[in-house]
Amino acid sequence: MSKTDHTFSVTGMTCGHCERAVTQAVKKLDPQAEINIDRPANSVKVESTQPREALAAAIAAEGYEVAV
Ligand SMILES: [Cu+2]
Repeated sequence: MSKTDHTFSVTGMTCGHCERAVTQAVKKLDPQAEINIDRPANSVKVESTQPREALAAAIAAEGYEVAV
């Protein structure tokens, strides 16, 4: 399966711990995923083989608000 780029607007990330929580949630779903977080911009970019909805759900499950 090929990777697809997804950009999510995620609110509620306030520190490096939040970035790690989001990163780990995505990696749990897809260990091969590439994640780039721009916290001041509330932007989370994910390159993954997983469907967009599953990635969004994994981030939301950590307690952050995800605009899909
Ligand atoms: Cu935090």
